[in-house]
Amino acid sequence: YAKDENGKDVEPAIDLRVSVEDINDNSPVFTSEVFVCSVEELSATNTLIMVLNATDADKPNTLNTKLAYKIVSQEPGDKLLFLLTKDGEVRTTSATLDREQQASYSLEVEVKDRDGDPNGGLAGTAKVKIKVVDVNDNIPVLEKEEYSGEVEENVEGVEILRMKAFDDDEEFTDNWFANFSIISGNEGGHFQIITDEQTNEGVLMLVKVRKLNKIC
Ligand SMILES: [Ca+2]
Ligand SMILES: [Ca+2]
Ligand SMILES: [Ca+2]
Ligand SMILES: [Ca+2]
Repeated sequence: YAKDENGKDVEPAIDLRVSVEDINDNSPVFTSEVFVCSVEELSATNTLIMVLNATDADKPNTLNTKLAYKIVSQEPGDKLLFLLTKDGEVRTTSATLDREQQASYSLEVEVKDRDGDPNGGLAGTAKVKIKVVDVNDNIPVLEKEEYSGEVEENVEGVEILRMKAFDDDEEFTDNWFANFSIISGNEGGHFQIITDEQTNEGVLMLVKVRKLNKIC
């Protein structure tokens, strides 16, 4: 605007506003490079495992910050067992997760602005590590159907025999430890079975001496 020689305004100031148009110059960034989460084996289809999050520094509430999520790959990848919704929810696609077959998975995921536009938009990536948590879905099996052992007379507190239990559930957890008990034949209380927690063996013990040589 103009001023006269005394520095006085001769015409009113014109307000010039320049609005800066946002351009999509910021890629979305996941809030973590690696997300770690877990889900129980045999969980129902569509179980929510976790929600991923990302930020984008462009103008809020525009296409430049409208984010869409997707899975790029799964390891091991024979069959996609997880899905990632557009809003970042990681869910199961079937009820067949089996810890005894595969105890963990790794996903590579992508977030893209402009609502995931396949012909444009900027992307960020991250990894999702999913641990499959054990449930007790295997019954213990004994090595043999029949066991026999012998013990000398007049000794007590001795081990008679060991029975090894096999269980496919997670080792050294309650789902794996076998709990042995005597159903019948121990009316005299001579025997006891304890579990060896290192080997998962049932140890049959003679705890009370049977009076074998009765005096007539
Ligand atoms: Ca952006
Ligand atoms: Ca299983
Ligand atoms: Ca078990
Ligand atoms: Ca299991």
